[in-house]
Amino acid sequence: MAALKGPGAAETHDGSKLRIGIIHARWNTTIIQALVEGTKKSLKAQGVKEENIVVESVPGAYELPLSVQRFYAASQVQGATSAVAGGVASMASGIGDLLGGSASQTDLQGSLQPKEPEKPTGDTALKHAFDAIIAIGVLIKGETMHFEYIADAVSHGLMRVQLDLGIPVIFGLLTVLNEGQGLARAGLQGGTGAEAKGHNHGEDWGNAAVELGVKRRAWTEGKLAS
Ligand code: DLZ
Repeated sequence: MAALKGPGAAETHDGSKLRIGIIHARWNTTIIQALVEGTKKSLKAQGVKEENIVVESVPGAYELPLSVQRFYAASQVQGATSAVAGGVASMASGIGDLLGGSASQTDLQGSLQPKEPEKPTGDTALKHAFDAIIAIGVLIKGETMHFEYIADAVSHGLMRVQLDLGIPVIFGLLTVLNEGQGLARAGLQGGTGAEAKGHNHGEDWGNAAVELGVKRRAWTEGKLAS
């Protein structure tokens, strides 16, 4: 029987044009690493290219909201810088065509000659602002009230950042009562090898990022599903 609980079957989308940021805490590293791997696995299964997945880490979950906000801002700066650089390069090449590409400076025919294909730079990574950011952290309840305060602050912070930025911020924060619950939700129940069991929630987060990244783009262009 199909499980009643859970996200249901993932929709499939073409993630090949998406640029995705992953920002994860380092507390509870074993669980975090498995979640990050699960996330990347499903991103790639939906067509997101390795070079378009940018991963950054921060000390703990409490740092996630601000880091997501600044991480996104950095990707915007990078996108704008690369657009300006691309524009200047193409303008320079146009001027070069006009001045040096023709037999004389009064003969503009040279600018109409077929150009040699540009040499690939080797850097095929997309440079536009992130289409979605996945924030990953693992909070394990201890003996004090730390867990409650951090869980509450981070949950609210991530929602606020998501709405302020207007981009999908995927909630990859596990709030578990013990290590066992965390391991199970990272697909590491019973070990880290082939014997490991449990559903890796990172896979759901990767799917959510691609779905929301693609849909947000379509909505931005005024496209609705039907
Ligand atoms: C302090 C703390 C505690 C007790 N537990 C966790 C945790 O389970 N998971 C996690 O990601 N971070 C924890 N932290 C660290 C805080 O998130 C934060 O990094 C520090 O309080 C510094 O701001």
